[in-house]
Amino acid sequence: MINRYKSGPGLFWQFWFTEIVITSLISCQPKINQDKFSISYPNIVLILSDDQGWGDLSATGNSNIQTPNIDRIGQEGVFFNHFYVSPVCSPTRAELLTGRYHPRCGVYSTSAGGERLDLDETTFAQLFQQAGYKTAAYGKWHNGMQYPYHPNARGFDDFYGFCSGHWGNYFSPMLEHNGQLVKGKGFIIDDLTNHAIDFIKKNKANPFLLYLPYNTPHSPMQVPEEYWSRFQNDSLVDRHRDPEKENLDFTRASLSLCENIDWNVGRVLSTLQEQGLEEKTIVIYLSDNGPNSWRWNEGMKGRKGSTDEGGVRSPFFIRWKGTIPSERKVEQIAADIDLFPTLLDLAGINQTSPKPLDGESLKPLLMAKANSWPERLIFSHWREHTSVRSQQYRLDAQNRLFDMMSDPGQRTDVAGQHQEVQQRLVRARQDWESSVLAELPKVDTRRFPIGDPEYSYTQLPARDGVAHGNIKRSNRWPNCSFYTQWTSLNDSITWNTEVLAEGDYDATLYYTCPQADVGATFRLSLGNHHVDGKITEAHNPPLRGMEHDKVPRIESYVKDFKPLDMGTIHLSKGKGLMTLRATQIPGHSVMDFRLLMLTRRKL
Ligand SMILES: [Ca+2]
Repeated sequence: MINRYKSGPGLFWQFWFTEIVITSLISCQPKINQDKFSISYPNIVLILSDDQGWGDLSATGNSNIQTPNIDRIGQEGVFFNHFYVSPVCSPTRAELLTGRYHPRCGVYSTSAGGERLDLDETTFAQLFQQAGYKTAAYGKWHNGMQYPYHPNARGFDDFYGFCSGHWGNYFSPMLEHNGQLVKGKGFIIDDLTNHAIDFIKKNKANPFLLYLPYNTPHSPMQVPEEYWSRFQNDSLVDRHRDPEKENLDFTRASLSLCENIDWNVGRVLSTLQEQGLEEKTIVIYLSDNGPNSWRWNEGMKGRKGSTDEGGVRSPFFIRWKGTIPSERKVEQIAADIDLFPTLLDLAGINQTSPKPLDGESLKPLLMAKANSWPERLIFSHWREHTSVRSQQYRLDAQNRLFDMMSDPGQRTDVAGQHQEVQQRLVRARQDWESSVLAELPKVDTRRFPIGDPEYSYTQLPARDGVAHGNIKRSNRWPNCSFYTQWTSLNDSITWNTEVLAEGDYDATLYYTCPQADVGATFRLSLGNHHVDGKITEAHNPPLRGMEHDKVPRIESYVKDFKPLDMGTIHLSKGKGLMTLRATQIPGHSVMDFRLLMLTRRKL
């Protein structure tokens, strides 16, 4: 029994589509070592890039770029030619971690809490952890920040990176290590990879799971000069299908960042080789959505944010030397929801989520053990749009039907010639939406948790706050923003919180303030408790980021914010509104505010 849509009322299409014979879709014969499965407990290295489209690799045909290391994963393993992810970041992460479509998991946005993965969901990392694996995630988490939404609570022993949806600075930025704020070292992708290499070396004698969600080529387009210099004057041979739409410098920056990723992937692969782990380690490479600009993407329609083919098709390469056949291309459609069951199946971990999975183990396709592979449908959803992909067709969000075999660019609507197909796919989508979307509450009642007894740190950034009065967010995109123009005693910043355990918490606030405004006093309160603070030192660094941007950014610039220790606040268990409000403003404004860190005092 293969699932496409387990909990919905309509499974009619499972019986309508004919099964397709697997061997007709596989380009060469596998070389299988069946005995390897009895050994079990392979290491996992799962590399996810951010906003890298299908077309941003030499392996997929882009002659502008050279990505030999990423390509090698596919060449030495299996290359899935029709692999689908969500149109944007958080949904894809939720789907690959849980094996379930993202609306089922509480994910409906990419910021301000809507990116959070519901606490009753199970990640594959939790199951690997329970099976005895050492686990780590280094990079952009983007499925919730405050514990127990934090990666340390979702199956990862070690986390280094940031939990937000994008970051405003890629050069030695503020990051976190297991909840504690730290300063990164050098270019962020190089830094994350250094942590990955250390983790591999440290755990070479035991099974490990390494999740490496790199945050490039997502904007801002900050590129190390070495890589920018390769593309800065490149005329670019391969262009977007509508070349007038393309911002060439954005393309150059994207390709530069992808070559940097490739160099870092090469370092990971070399480490596995040096440590003698190649045959003990499954390596996977994919991206989280389509390209973040109009650039070459094999003529596909749509980009990041779109449910069309170009918005959701990702490269997917998987290598397990000596066990999975090499130089093999799979044409069957597959998706991010398949990662959960596939990884558990390959590792021989006989556990699963208590909730029904939407994904399916790809092991039969990887090993070519199946004589047939039933037809399936994959649903791509974002906001009010849902499209449906079958092996042959795509029904788009406007009910147009495209034959993806003869028209991969979705240029000709064939609904008129194939009305039965169109109607069946429309009904399948209705069933999917009535089931899956119904699991997402109309109103998000989840509060930001504070003080989980299992964890020391709770960060409340500007991103998750609500500003009242004159206070403005530094940018319309909350992820890496701060609050500014705080000028009145009537202004406030609030967070909708729930304290999970009563206790004393050290409150540290990150601010900037010019000399003329020094002296403002303010109060942090929740329920009957409060702590007061005062700005006693000016700290007025300039906005940063533009010095590294190769194209103008749409996100907020950043500043080097300074920590201010407010003292200790006692918090009682329960729900409430954490409020920050000024009590005296001797100058023009109180401060620019970036984040509040609450640290549980040890008993
Ligand atoms: Ca992304």
